[in-house]
Amino acid sequence: MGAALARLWRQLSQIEARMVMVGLDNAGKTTILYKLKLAQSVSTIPTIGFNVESVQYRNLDLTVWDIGGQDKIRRLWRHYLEGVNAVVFVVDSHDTHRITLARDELHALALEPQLKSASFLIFANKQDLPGAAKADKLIDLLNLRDLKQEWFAQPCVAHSGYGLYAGMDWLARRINDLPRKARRSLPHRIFASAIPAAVPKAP
Ligand SMILES: Nc1nc2c(ncn2[C@@H]2O[C@H](COP(=O)(O)OP(=O)(O)OP(=O)(O)O)[C@@H](O)[C@H]2O)c(=O)[nH]1
Ligand SMILES: [Mg+2]
Repeated sequence: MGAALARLWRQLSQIEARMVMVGLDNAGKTTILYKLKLAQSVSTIPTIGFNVESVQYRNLDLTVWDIGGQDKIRRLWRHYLEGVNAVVFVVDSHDTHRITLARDELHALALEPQLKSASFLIFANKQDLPGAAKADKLIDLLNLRDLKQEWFAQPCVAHSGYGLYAGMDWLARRINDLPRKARRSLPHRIFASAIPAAVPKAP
């Protein structure tokens, strides 16, 4: 009886959410997606189009769309925004020459009406590389304080997993805080895949 009630409670507290992962090409989006899904660092090739995966994180059943960041594909990002609750914007913190371009793409995206209520998690990736901009500097360089939406900047290293779960915890809190009505409108039924409960340590 107790076990059945616990199972029922777990089912009732599950929330489905839809997340897009965007950012310039080579930022590390696909590496992050598969680190979250498989707890492994996979070798990637540039994404021409998108990858879509289901990821379970805490009580969230996430459908994650990882969309290619090359110039021509960036023009297509706005076609993937229907029903999106969370945007993960990945920045290559070492690619300081293209930070201005990343900033412009981020702010253009944030103006899309479909993202009016979305939460923005900014992953400042590749912190392991020498000369990588720190998260507080990126907050200025990306003009994050000008975003109208809720945002959070999290330094990370996709290869090791450092910082990924801290960022995901912020998103989980944001999505759990959504009013029940907004949750009901979440569009997707997805299949869960396990990720480890342990949070990776800094390298
Ligand atoms: N040093 C370092 N390299 C990383 C990190 N994350 C990803 N990379 C490398 O950066 C390169 C690009 O990673 P991807 O995940 O394919 O980048 P992407 O953002 O999906 O790129 P597109 O699909 O072209 O938009 C790969 O060689 C990754 O191994 C990191 O945290 N540190
Ligand atoms: Mg990719």
